[in-house]
Amino acid sequence: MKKLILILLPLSLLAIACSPAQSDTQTTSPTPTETAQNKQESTATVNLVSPDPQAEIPMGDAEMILEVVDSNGNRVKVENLDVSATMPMDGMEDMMGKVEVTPADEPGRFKATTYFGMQGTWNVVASVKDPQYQAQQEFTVEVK
Ligand SMILES: [Cu+2]
Repeated sequence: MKKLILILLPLSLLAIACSPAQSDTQTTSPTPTETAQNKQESTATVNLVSPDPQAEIPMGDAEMILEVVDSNGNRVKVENLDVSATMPMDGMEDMMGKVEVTPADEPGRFKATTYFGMQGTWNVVASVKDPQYQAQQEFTVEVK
């Protein structure tokens, strides 16, 4: 459903990260020009760029822009971002909105489209899936 085709940096880190079996395109040797950073897993932050959480978000189709930044506030390109939208319901299971995530124009930014099918408070959780960065952020949006 959310297959993101991103340029995978030929990081040697990928080899030791516990990720599912990669395709054979992975075997390309790293280019010498690439500045391979032997970083540990770093903590990143996910920001909701739009819509403004203070603004009224109408029921129905919605588009969110999310971005991933490192501890210095610089946007970082990550492999994947998982986004879920749920609404806690009294005495029932959470209501779930289907979320489709695609990379946005700029590196480190993602577009998440969903459908808020009910008025009220929705919880949007964004999780970074990347061998180098870790982040999980929760936002609440009020759907009118
Ligand atoms: Cu609901």
